[in-house]
Amino acid sequence: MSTPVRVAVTGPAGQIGYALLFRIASGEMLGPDTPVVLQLLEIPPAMDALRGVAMELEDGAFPLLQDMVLTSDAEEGFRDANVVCLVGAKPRGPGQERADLLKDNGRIFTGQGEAIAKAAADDVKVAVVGNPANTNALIAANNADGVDLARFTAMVRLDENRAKSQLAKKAGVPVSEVTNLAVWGNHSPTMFPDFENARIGGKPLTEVITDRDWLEGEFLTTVQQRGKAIIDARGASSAASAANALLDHVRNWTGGEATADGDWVSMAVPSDGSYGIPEGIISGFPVTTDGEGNYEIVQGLELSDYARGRIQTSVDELQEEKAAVADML
Ligand code: NAX
Repeated sequence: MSTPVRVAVTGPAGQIGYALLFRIASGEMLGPDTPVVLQLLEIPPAMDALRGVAMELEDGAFPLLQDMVLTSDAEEGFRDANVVCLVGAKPRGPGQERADLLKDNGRIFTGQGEAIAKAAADDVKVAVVGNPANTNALIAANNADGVDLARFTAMVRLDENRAKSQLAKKAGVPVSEVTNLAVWGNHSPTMFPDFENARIGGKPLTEVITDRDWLEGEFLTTVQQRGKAIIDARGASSAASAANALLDHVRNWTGGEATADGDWVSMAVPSDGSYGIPEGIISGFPVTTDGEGNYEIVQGLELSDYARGRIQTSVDELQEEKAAVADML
């Protein structure tokens, strides 16, 4: 067996943590031949709950799970970590303004960015799930002196997966037939799942689903409002599907599963100015990955005026979020 990969997870005693850790331990993130050490960082009041989760992980007798670290100290949690999943965040309180939520979470991600810079492995790769995910990733990146900005990403894969399922249902095909579906912009209701460049069974999606009103109307609304619909139905926010999307995100990036030839996936990554999206924000883009720690933004896609307008709205929102946390960058 190879050397274990150290995976740090924040918020491991939360809902997503509970749906995520067992699947990492079973090899679904980094492959069936890669042993893992789980480094679990919680806040002190949640340490008892975390100990319970750790007991259950032991009781899973996972052959790949070599060790666990349970801590509320960020540097200990990130020590030598190769993969860092920043899931833990403060939920929006009743009546709390979005700007205050940005600030409260910003403080968490400032400290965690610093601790990653101090303690994590040289090859560290960071995936942020805790909301507002793109801006939290930006804050962590800006406070991690000496760590390449490109190592900080945020998750928009759940939006991609949600979009693919809706499109597959509409076309009456298995979800695996829907490819090349990129989510642009912010992980928020402004994000844009680009159905114009997507494909179904290898054909342009818009030749298979010709109902443009549905694409621009019900489809977009369903994907953009899916998080809320799940809260309304379940009484709790998406957890297992979010964990599943995070496994997809990391597996494609560094878990050995490159994107298929001609296909791409969605990751929120620091913009390099591609498609006119300004540098200095972390935005959803179509990317190809090699499964070994590298990704590239797909170049040369045509974006219609409609798509550009949608993407701009989301980029404007990212710029506003950035302005609200300017003192933390
Ligand atoms: P929970 O409230 O169930 O769990 C959060 C956990 O994080 C708690 O155990 C809490 O103690 C811990 N925590 C809080 N501050 C921490 C800190 N400073 N260090 C370490 N741990 C800390 O939330 P859950 O449902 O698991 O969701 C976690 C985050 O994911 C939320 O911010 C949520 O909004 C976000 N989501 C992001 C999604 C995405 O696609 N990017 C989708 C799902 C989810 O809504």
